[in-house]
Amino acid sequence: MRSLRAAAATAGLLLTVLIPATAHAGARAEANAAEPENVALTATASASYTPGWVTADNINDGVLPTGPIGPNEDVWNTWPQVGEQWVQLDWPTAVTVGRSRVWFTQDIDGDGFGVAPPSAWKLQYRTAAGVWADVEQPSAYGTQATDWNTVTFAPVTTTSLRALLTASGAEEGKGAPGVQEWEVFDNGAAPQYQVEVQAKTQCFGGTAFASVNARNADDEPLTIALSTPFGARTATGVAPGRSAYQSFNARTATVAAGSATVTVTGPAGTSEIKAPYPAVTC
Ligand SMILES: [Ca+2]
Ligand SMILES: [Ca+2]
Repeated sequence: MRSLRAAAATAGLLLTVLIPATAHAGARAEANAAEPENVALTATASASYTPGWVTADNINDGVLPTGPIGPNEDVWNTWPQVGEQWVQLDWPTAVTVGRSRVWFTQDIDGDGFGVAPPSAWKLQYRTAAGVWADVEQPSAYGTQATDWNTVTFAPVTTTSLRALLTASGAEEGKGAPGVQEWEVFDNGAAPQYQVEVQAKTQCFGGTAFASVNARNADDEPLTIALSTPFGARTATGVAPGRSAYQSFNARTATVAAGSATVTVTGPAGTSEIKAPYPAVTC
């Protein structure tokens, strides 16, 4: 067994994360800048099928739907085609997104002819390997034509998203799917704080500890939460120049390399920093 001093010396790691300071007067502007954006507006839309009187780019033209039927200049559908259909958004550079919403169309006549919300649908993203994969942990896929159907999912970084739509009708001309507008949101820019983070592993009497120190180098009080697989601690109102510190007992002699998560909350919102620590065997 190595001595405490030797183990601490070899296992210690200093990681300093300096994030550009947020100006005091700019806090409100920073909070606004962090609002999620509808990145669908910067994408190119395409679709499995588009009849001549509407266009695929009406899917993301930014026109806010107001009811179950929109003008042809603002909507898209596959009439008279039914079956499996899709709409797709492609970005020139990757986006990171975790929330989307779609407003469908309901325009069926007395004989059942027309456009209707799909009976089912789901979101897929193009992976780094270039294949389509379902988004993970999706919330419910609603099918309203009188309001937004919002879906949240585990964030993905991708250049393409598509919505697979299953037509509600089985007969040509009856129940083709239609979309009035499709919005896709990024997570907003993270607010910026100046915080110095240090994570390390140490041995005390044959037991491993992971310790995390986060110093507030900003000019206003911050709430700093320290989290590791061995425990978590939140310090509120950490004054400028002061630190949040905790040594977490791993209750075992060996700890694998990992990372602590430091979550910083201030006037501009919440930001997260990962601080890696090395493996240690006591
Ligand atoms: Ca349009
Ligand atoms: Ca539209």
